[in-house]
Amino acid sequence: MTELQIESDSGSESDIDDKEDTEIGENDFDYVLMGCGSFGFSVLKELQKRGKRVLAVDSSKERVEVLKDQDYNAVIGDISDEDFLLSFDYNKINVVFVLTPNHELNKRVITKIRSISRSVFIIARAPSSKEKEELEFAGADAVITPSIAMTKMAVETLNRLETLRRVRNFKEVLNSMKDSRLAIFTHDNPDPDALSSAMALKEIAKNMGIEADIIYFGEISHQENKAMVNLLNIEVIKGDEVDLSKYQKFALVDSSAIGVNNSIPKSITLNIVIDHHPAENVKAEFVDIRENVGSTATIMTNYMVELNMVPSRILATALFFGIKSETDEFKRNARTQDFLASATLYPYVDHDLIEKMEGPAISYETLDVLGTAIKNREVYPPVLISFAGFINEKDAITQAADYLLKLEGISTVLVFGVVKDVVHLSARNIDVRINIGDILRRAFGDVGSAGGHAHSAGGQIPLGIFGEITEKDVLSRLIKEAVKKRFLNALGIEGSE
Ligand SMILES: [Mn+2]
Repeated sequence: MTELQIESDSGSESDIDDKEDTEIGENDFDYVLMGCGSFGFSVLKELQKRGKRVLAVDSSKERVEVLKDQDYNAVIGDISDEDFLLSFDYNKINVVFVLTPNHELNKRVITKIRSISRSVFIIARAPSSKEKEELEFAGADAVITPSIAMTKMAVETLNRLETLRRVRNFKEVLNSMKDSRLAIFTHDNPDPDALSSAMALKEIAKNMGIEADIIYFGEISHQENKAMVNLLNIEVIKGDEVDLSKYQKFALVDSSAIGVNNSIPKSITLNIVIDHHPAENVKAEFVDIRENVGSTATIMTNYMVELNMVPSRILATALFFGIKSETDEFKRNARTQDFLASATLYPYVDHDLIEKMEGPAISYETLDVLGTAIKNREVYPPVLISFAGFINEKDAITQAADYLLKLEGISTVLVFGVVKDVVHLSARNIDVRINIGDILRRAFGDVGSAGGHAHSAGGQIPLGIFGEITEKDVLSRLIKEAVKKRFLNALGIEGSE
């Protein structure tokens, strides 16, 4: 065994004799696989398929011949013979697989190889987890138990079957809708998860020849949701403006039942319900509620995959945005399935659109409020206070507060403005010594409602407490002085007049 000759080409049948069959190539193999029975062979096959350079060792002459016939590198060898084990140069081998079904033999082989080389990586086979430790003790770096692997595979197959059954049911229910018009409801004030899920269901239905519309109650008012509908050109119908008797079938996404965060009429009977919020006793022909995913868009992406549907750029962008926003950039309740679905969608996503939806254009009103807040600022370093006046969008106050916090030397900001007959307050803080939520509560808790967290807080004061004044200038001055005084007092700062 000292004569080491590279044996990579099995040559023709007649070339093979016992001597050649027992020669071990030098420098030539990254992996040596000892014990090439049915288990060892499946590992060998997999490694070869992945382009690994593997040498198979087996004591059976017939088996080695069969392997060589199939273009595998194989030698006959008795691994119970210490001299044979010594004939390898373990410095040049990455991994030795010890995979015979004989546990005692595997243990002896591992012990011997480990005594020759401390560094070579050894992967061994154990009949069950009981023997695993023994092999690790003998020096194996990793131990595989085929029975456990089989169990895992069986469970995976079962999961796979469940998915297949679910998809089949889904298709059956959709097929039964062929001559109907389908209404796809979302919850009220639909968010990106609800909207994108409805879009996906509409697309799947369309693919099966079913006409469908997306219907919602409430408002799409948040600028991010509004931007999504506009930028992706999503066709959505307001529930109050449609004759529901036009529809024969009804689906609900991102909510599980009528009345749960939605204003769908009680008279409707749902045919399809797909959601990720925990729910019990959900009734419909087809129900898919998965609590182990972070978004309904993830479930819908899975259906697209199972149905071999490639999402359009717009749909992929919507679903990706749905998952991303529902999981708050994968920070909130994001699960493996959500990452996998996102990865599936990623190549089709229009990232420019995502960016636009995340940072939608500022409305003129917001810009005006921002302008007023900048102009009216009063600075008591490091505190900034600003009255934004009488405005329509209370969201603009929050945005002004966020913006003013960027000012050099400023760590605490309060912006307030009057919307209808309420003074809205929005505060931001990056000073670690201050809990702005507590400050607002202390300053305004007795005249209105206020509170929040250490970094951001808000509050509302009804205008009524300022009496019957209708003159805007006078009212403005009153509000400004009162709010400023209370806020600075709570902060322990002397306000200058
Ligand atoms: Mn959702």
